[in-house]
Amino acid sequence: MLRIRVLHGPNLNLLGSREQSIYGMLSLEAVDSAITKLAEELAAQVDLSQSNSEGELVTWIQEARAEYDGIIINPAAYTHTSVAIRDAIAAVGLPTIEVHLSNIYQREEFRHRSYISGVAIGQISGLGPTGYLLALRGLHDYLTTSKRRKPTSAQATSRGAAKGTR
Ligand code: CA2
Repeated sequence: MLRIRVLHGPNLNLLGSREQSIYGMLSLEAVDSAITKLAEELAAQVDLSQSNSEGELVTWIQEARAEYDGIIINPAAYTHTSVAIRDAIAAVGLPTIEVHLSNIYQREEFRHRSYISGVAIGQISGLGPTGYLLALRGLHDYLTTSKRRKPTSAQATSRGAAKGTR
């Protein structure tokens, strides 16, 4: 079963309560439910978390290396500022998709730059909560249609053993 880590950055806990014209009416809980439902259909495991803290997001990305096959992240405002989140994604080497609810390229100039896009396999921007669902489908496809998925520890062990016998 594919295991996907979904991370939401700062202020996304406020979804649905304010700035509905930009970010929509759905709460983060409702967005997470839709992601979980699709994951069930795809027979994937998703673990979802939100943090207002850059350090906590970095820690979760680092920890994902041992437990997950890929990451979906909306880094929110840290998209435009965080070398630390970029470095963490690059360091773990897990395929990562960057999601934005709003179209960051139609907004203020400072939102046009993403520190994350250069280390992500793709970016979805401007499609609202649907962006997370497309990211999940895209990551699932990326991980299953090729040998891009990292081996489980059991597979790695048996490969190592097979190598040793040659
Ligand atoms: O469009 C996106 O998803 C963003 O990542 C959202 C960030 C923003 O800084 C990025 O430029 C684009 C802001 C998230 C704040 O979310 C709120 C939700 C409801 C009310 C207030 C803020």
